[in-house]
Amino acid sequence: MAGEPQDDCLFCKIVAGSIPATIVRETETTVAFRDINPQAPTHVLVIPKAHHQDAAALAAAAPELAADVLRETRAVADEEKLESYRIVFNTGTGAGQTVWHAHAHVLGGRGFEWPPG
Ligand code: IU
Repeated sequence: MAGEPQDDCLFCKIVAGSIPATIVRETETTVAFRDINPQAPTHVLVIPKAHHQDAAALAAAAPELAADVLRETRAVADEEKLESYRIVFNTGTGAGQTVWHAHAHVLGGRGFEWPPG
């Protein structure tokens, strides 16, 4: 069910503390941790604690929680002293989503190209 922890979800396990992550921020509703395979000098993932499979499902089911995630991307960027940065929500296999728990990538500390790869 939307929002409920999933036994087979890696990010639900990070929320529960049953697998390790380098957590940089935590709020009542979100966790932010460093990506294990960073694509930029700063690469932090911001996730809702509740399980939603992707950004589209999160936005539809829990728009206030989606706003919490977005607010936290800003807080991460501030803490990391990023003047400019990229926020990415890969949504769906074709877009490169590999973990089925909604997450925002916060990437910074280098230049970025447009259009993205
Ligand atoms: P994606 O948008 O679903 O492709 O992003 C998933 C990210 O989760 C990806 O950047 C991985 O490096 C990252 N990640 C992680 O930080 N810790 C893990 O244990 C696993 C994946 I598995």
